[in-house]
Amino acid sequence: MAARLTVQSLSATPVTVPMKHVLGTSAATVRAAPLLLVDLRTEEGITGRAYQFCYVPAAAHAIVDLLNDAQEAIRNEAVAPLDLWARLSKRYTLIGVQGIVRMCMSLIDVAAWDALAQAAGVPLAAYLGATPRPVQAYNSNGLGLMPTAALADEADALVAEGFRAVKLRLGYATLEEDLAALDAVRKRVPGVTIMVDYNQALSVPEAIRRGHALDSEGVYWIEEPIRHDDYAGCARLANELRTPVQIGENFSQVYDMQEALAARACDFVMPDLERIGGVTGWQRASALAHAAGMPMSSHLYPEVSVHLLAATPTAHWLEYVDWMDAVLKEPLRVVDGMAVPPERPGIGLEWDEEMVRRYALK
Ligand code: SMN
Ligand code: MG
Repeated sequence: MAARLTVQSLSATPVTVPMKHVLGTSAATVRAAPLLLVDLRTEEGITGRAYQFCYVPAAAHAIVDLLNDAQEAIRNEAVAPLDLWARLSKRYTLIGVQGIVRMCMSLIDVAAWDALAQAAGVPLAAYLGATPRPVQAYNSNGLGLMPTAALADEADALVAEGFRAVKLRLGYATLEEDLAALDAVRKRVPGVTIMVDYNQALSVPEAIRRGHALDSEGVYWIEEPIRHDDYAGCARLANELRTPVQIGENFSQVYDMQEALAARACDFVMPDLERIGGVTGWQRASALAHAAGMPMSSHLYPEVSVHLLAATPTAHWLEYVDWMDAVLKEPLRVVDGMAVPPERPGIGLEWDEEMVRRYALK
C-alpha cells in the first residue's frame, strides 16, 4: 500500500507571463496570463503541484489569501482529496463554494491528487486507472477578434505548430463580420477543423439567427453563444441549430452540469478543471457525461487535462494553450495534433524557478 501522506503546508506564487498570441474575446482582451503556481508540501517530502489561470491579476492575490485560510483547516490532515473537499466545503458553506473560493479548493484538490500519484510512482492518468495516451487537441491560442488579414496569418502560424484544429473567437458587431472572419481563416487553412466561441455575446434570437447562418459553414461546434447559465435558451439553440452547441467552461461543480444535462442545454460539454472542482469534480462530471453519452472536452489546463481525458469514457477534445510553457521545465508536448502525456509520476508539473522569478507578479 502507498504510504499515507500528510499535509504540511501550502504556498502559492503569482506570475504574469506574456502571451505569444493575444486572446481577444468578445468579452475582454487578455495580453498576459496571470497564473498562480501552487505547492502542497507533505510531511513525507512529496510536493503536489497545481496552477490557476486567474483571468485578472487581482484574483491571484485574493486566491493566495484564501489558500492561507484553507491551510489552517487542512494542516496535518491526510492527503485524501475527497475528505479535504468535504472539509473545505463545510468551512466555506456560509460564503458559498463558488468563484475564487471554489478555485482555491480545486487547487488544493489537484495538488493533492498530484502528490498521491507521485507517491505511487505513476502518471496521474494511470493513478486514475487509465493508460496514459495521446489525446486529440485543438490549438486555442490566439484567433481573437481582429482584422481578417491578421486572423488568416495567425491561423497559419497556429496550424504550423502541428495542429489540425483551431478555435476562432466570434461575436463581432455583425453576422457579416463573423462570416468574414470565418471565411478568412478557412481559406488560409483549408481542411482544418474550426470550433467557434462567442463567449456569451449574443441574445437568444440573435444566436438563432447567427447560428442558422453558421449551419451551412461547417463549423465543428458553436461555443457559449448566449449567457452561460441560461440553460433554457441553450436548449432552444441546441434543438434548433444543426451545428452542435458546446458549453461547460462556466459549470460550477458537477451540479451545474447535472442541471444543464437535465435541461438538454447542449450537445457537448467542456468543464473547466478549476471550476468543476479539481480532479475530484472532473471525475464526478466524467461519470455524468458517461451516463448521458455526452462527449466531454476540457477547458484550459492542458497539462492536467491530458491525464483526465485519458480517464474520461466520453473524451472528446483537449483545449491546448501554451501559457504555462514559459514557467515549466518541461512543457506539454503536442505531436501531430495529439497532446502527449508525460511519463513522469504525477501530473508532471515542474516549475522553472528562474523563469518564475523573472515573471513574478508584484
Ligand atoms: C476563454 C478562455 C480563457 C479566457 C477567456 C476565454 C475561452 C475558451 O472561452 O474557451 O478558450
Ligand atoms: Mg470558451
